[in-house]
Parts: sequence; C-alpha cells; structure tokens
Amino acid sequence: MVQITINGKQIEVPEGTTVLRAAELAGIDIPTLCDHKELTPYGGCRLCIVEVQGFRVPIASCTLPVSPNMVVNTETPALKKSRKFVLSMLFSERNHFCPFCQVSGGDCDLQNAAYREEMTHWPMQPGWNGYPVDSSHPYFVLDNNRCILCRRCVRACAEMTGNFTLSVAERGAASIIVADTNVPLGESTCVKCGACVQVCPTGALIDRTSAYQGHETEITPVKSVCVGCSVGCSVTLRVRDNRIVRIEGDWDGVVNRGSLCEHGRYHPMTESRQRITTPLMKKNGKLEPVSWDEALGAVADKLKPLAGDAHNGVAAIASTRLPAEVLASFRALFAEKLGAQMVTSTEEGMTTAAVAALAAKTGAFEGRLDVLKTADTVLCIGANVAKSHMVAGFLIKRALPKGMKLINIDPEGDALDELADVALKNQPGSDLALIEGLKAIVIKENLGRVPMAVPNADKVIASAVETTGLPLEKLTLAARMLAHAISPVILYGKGITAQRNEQLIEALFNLAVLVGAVDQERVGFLSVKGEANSLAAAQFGLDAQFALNGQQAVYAAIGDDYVSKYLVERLSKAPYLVVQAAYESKLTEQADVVLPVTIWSEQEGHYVSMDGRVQKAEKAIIAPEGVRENGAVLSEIAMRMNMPIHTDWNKSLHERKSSVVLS
Ligand SMILES: Nc1nc2c(c(=O)[nH]1)N[C@H]1C(S)=C(S)[C@@H](COP(=O)(O)OP(=O)(O)OC[C@H]3O[C@@H](n4cnc5c(=O)[nH]c(N)nc54)[C@H](O)[C@@H]3O)O[C@H]1N2
Ligand SMILES: Nc1nc2c(c(=O)[nH]1)N[C@H]1C(S)=C(S)[C@@H](COP(=O)(O)OP(=O)(O)OC[C@H]3O[C@@H](n4cnc5c(=O)[nH]c(N)nc54)[C@H](O)[C@@H]3O)O[C@H]1N2
Ligand SMILES: [Mo]
Repeated sequence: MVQITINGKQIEVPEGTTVLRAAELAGIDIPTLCDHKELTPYGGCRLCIVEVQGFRVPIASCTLPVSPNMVVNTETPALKKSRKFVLSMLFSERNHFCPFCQVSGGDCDLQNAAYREEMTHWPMQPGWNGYPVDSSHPYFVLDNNRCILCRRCVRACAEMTGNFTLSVAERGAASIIVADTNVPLGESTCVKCGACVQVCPTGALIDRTSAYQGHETEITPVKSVCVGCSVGCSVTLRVRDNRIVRIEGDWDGVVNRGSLCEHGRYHPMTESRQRITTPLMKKNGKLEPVSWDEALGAVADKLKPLAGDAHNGVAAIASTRLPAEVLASFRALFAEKLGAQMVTSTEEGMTTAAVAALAAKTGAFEGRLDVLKTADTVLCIGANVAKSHMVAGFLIKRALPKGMKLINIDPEGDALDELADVALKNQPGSDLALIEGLKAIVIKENLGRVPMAVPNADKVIASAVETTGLPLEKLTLAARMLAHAISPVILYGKGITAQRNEQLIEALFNLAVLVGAVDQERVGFLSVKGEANSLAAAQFGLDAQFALNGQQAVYAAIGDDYVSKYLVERLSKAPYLVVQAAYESKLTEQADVVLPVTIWSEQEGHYVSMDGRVQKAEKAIIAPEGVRENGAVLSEIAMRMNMPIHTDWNKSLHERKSSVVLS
C-alpha cells in the first residue's frame, strides 16, 4: 500500500493505482473525458491534470501512478484556469452546439464538465468544419463533428470486444474515427456489440433506437440479466413509459464488466415476432380467441385423466430460456403430479446431459468464465464462441494481441480459426482420439504437470493421426503449446457435449489436469452451455432427448423462445397440443390450445449461467393485458386439476450434483 495526500486528505491505496483512481477512491472528483475505468489510461484529454508537490508543471492524473508520500492538489486556481482552457479548445474545435445534441442536458460528459468549471460561453470562435457523419450502421450513427477524439470507442472496440474495428485516421485537428480502412461502419468488420456507443462521452456515437428518447435521469435503470445465451451478462435496462428504451452492459457485471453483444444489446430492441394476447382454441379446425377460463378449463380437462400414465399420458417440453422458478413448476406439474416420463427441455440436454452425467459421479469439475481473463493459452474445442456466446469470445479475442495463445479445434472451422495460433480441423467425432493423442504427446515428451501414464504412447499418437486426419506436426505443436502454458484454459461447447459421451468429457478433463489447466488453485476447464437456463434445466433433470411414443397430449412451454423447425415437425404428430407461448410461430399454428404468456422483461426470475452463477432477472415492464406469467399459468392448470404444486426452485436446483459450483 502507498500513502498519499490529495487536497490535504491522507489516503492509502494499492501500489500501481493511478492518482485519478486514488482520488476517486477517496471521494474526490477529478474531471476527465478520456478516462474510463474499464479501459487502459490514455492521457489524451488533459482535463484530469493535477498539481504534484515537487513537479514543475501540472500532470495528467489518469496516467500517473501514485508514489509514496506524494502530495497532490486538484482544485487550485491555476488548475481551474487550465481546465477551462482545455474545455474551451475542445468546444471550439467541432460542432458542440449543445441544443442540437441528443445527449445535451445531462448525458454528455463534455457538457457536464463545462458546467462543473462554470463555463458560460466559449471564448474562442468555433470551427465550422464539416467532418464525416456515418449512418450506414443498423444500430448506431457516428458523427465525427461531435467527437472530442478521446479514443474511448477505439479502446473499447479493442480492449473490451477484441475486435479492433475502430481507429483514428488523419492527424491533429483533421483526425476522425474510422472503421477498418475507412469503410462505412455498416460494411466494416464491426460485430455490432455497441461497446463504443456505451463509452462515448459525447453525442459522437448515438444509438438509433434510443436517441432523443430521454436522458438517463428520465429513464429508470433496472439491473437485470441478459437471457440471450448462457454467459449470463449483467445488463441495465433503461425503461420509460413501460417500454425498454435501451439495453446497456452493467459495468459492475462480474463477467461482462459492461460488455454485451448484438444479441443482448440490440436484438431484443428489434423484436419483430407477432405477440399473442388472448388464449386461443382450435374450433372447427381454426384457432379462435377464447377466455382464459375456457382455455385453462379445456387443458385441465384434457390432462387430468392422463395423470399416472407415465408412457401414454402426456409429454412435456419447456424452453431453457424460462426462469428457474418456472422450470421447477413445470417439472413438478408434469413429472411429479402427472407422472409423465417424457418431460424435458427444448435443448434436450444437448449441451448439458453428458456434462451432468460426469458430474453425478465426480461432483463439480468446471470453473468460472472469469478464468479466461488470466489465461495465457486457450484450447477451444467444439465451441463457436465468435458467434454463439460472443462475450465469452470477447474475453479471448481481446487477449490475443497481448500474447494469449489460441488453439481452436473445429471440424468445420469457425471464425476463431483465423485468429488461432493452431487451428485443427479434425474429422467430426474424432475428438476422443484427438484428445488421447494430445495427452500421449505431452506424456511422451515429459511435459505433464502431474504424473500420468500412457501405455503404448506411440500407438495412441498414430491412431490420433489416422482418426483425426491431422498431421503429427500439428498435433505436436498444439500439445506443446498447451503443455508449455502457465495458465491454460480448456473451453468446450456443443461440438463436444452434443456427442452425449461423458467419457469424452472425462478425457478432456484429464488433459486439463495433465497440462495444469486444473489444479488446487485454478479450474481452467469449462463448457459453454446453450440458452440462459440450460444449466438450471439440467439440474431439474430436463435433459432427455425428446421423442413422442404414443402420448395422448403434449404440453410445450415455449415462453418467448424461438422454435426450431425440427421441434415443429416432431410436434406435428401430437394428437393434442397445448402451446404456452408469447409469440406466434409455426408451433402455435398447429396447437389445439394456445396460452399467451409473458416475455423475459415482463417477469422476474432466476437464471443459472454456464459457469454456475445464480442470478436474478428483474421484471422491467408490465405485460400487455390478456397475457399471464409463465409460472402462474402452470399453477392455475395444477389448481384446476386439484394437484396444487409447491416448489422450492433453489432447493431443487441443488438436488442433483452440478458440473460447476452453483452460487
Ligand atoms: N448469437 C447466438 N448465440 C447463441 C445462440 C444463437 O442462436 N445465437 N444459441 C445458443 C444456444 S441454444 C446454444 S446450444 C449455444 C451453442 O453454442 P456452441 O456450444 O458454441 O455451439 P455451436 O455454435 O453449435 O458450435 C459448435 C461448434 O462445434 C463444431 N463441431 C461440430 N461437430 C463437432 C465435432 O464432432 N467435434 C468438434 N470438436 N467440434 C464439432 C461446429 O462446427 C461448431 O463450430 O449457443 C448459444 N448462443
Ligand atoms: N438432434 C439434435 N437436436 C437438438 C440439438 C442438436 O444439436 N441436435 N440441439 C438442441 C439445442 S442446443 C437447441 S437450442 C434446440 C434448438 O436448436 P437450434 O438448432 O438452435 O434451433 P433452430 O433450428 O436454430 O431454431 C431456431 C429458429 O429460430 C430462429 N431464430 C433463432 N434466433 C433468432 C433471432 O435472434 N432472430 C430471429 N429472427 N430468428 C431467430 C431461427 O431462424 C430458427 O428458425 O434443439 C435441440 N435439439
Ligand atoms: Mo441450444
């Protein structure tokens, strides 16, 4: 710890802390425009200058580390004058005519800084240059006229997203923010995560959907969880007039620290599916609106006589995007009360069943996603993290320029291949041979971290070469890279888990132990799951493969999920189909009864992330009239059958051993 004095206040901060952060910790406000706590200090705007005893001139506090007994002043008359000058320069350079800007009036860091310094006008003649405006992007607009060249967007694109799309072109006053080699943003390599917009301190990058929809003080923030995939990013939903105006990454989110991807930030804002707001029943071959009473009565009458008929009674399938509370009720109603055998989820345990089967024997063996932040080598196998689970992908992509090594194993090859140090396109399904081969090479070359033996290593290696179709040199390169790592991580996905082979996962885990990815201190071994509650569904035992085999009725609790063609096709054979869903789909079209329900933002509930974090999503908006909550609908049906359900979702969650510690 280092002792310093700021404005007469003695404080103690860890070594390496910048003066700016130290002041912040002590509750002392130093204005800044380019600094951001999730980004590398840049020292560009000069607004955060301070006076340090013994220094001849004022110095930027964002890039100055504390040193013992440093004496700092932040509010001297000379500093105030300098800051006003810096701001005057910034205001005069481009178009910062606030009345026309959507962030004016509270959301603009530049304007707020000016008010803080009590600026009433700008003493310099503003420039009237026309800088480029780029409106080619589907989600946001870049107006270089409002840019102060703080480079927060450039750093966010690189350091948060790992995409390196944005940079600065030209020099000095002519500098502008560009995408790639100055191509329109909409045609660039941008992955549309929106991090740049979230960090922009002015109106240079503005969001199409939320521009001019109110200032942050006028829109209520609701801290919640993204239900786009199993990463479980923390989000802030900004709500006004019972409508989500904008979705932002929560800076306090343990994994995402402000990051989100296109699916989390923008897709929910461009929802185009048709909402269902009244129960429907098939009458004379046509779906017709009916009352809740009639619809629920019909469902209860149909299901009740099927109770106790495990095989020919009812089959039930629930979306893994539903809250844990709903999944627990679903299991209680169909598996426990109605005694049905075929009670599962829309993902059918493709991402979780094999993992859960191994966990049942060994207990938790997977770690947290955070481990990627300190990894020096990542082996990614059967997981397309550049497309699915994008924020997990960002954690990898952002570390590659800092020297992280990446080994990507995917038979078809994915977007990570071109970034990987070693890309292995093995024959599909040859993963076990590949993993055994890698292990054998590590053991044979004496590179293992723990004693492990392999009888007949040469034979195993030869078999790996043959089965995978990969040359020995490439396998050796990958094995050595992994074995030489100091903090390796193995990340696997559906390419592995959907093979439903727990031995394959066990072999991969053994490789992790062998190369030191897993030891007493660190668990650098984990799988991406699928949807927001895949892991919860697995914990509730909803992970069997779905098949219809003589059941007289099917209940599909879809919630707000998308429906795969495959499911629609299989359910077309159901003699009687109840669909509990928020949106119209091919599945609701073929239903006998449709029960309209809430979507993610209209209900509260818990989600279990791929790495075991049990998180609560808050209800942000009130559902349209006629729509009921997913859990309430299940309870009501149970009541009407005189089979009331009482569940303790949190207790049920822990009844089965989990692959990762749940907390
Ligand atoms: N943006 C976005 N994100 C999503 C989803 C989405 O629809 N959109 N869906 C979510 C859901 S439901 C899921 S399940 C997850 C899926 O996320 P992932 O687990 O990443 O699964 P996939 O995207 O199917 O990628 C699996 C990869 O495995 C490869 N593969 C196929 N067969 C084999 C094999 O035999 N061996 C090996 N080693 N690899 C193989 C495929 O080529 C593919 O690149 O993503 C979730 N995230
Ligand atoms: N045999 C077998 N069965 C499986 C699986 C498997 O790997 N093999 N995987 C299981 C898993 S993990 C899952 S998730 C399920 C579903 O399996 P998936 O293969 O993920 O389902 P899709 O066919 O992609 O169904 C989703 C539908 O919704 C649409 N859709 C999805 N996301 C969006 C979106 O953001 N916007 C719009 N407009 N449309 C969208 C897609 O166009 C598609 O028609 O199947 C499960 N069943
Ligand atoms: Mo999935």
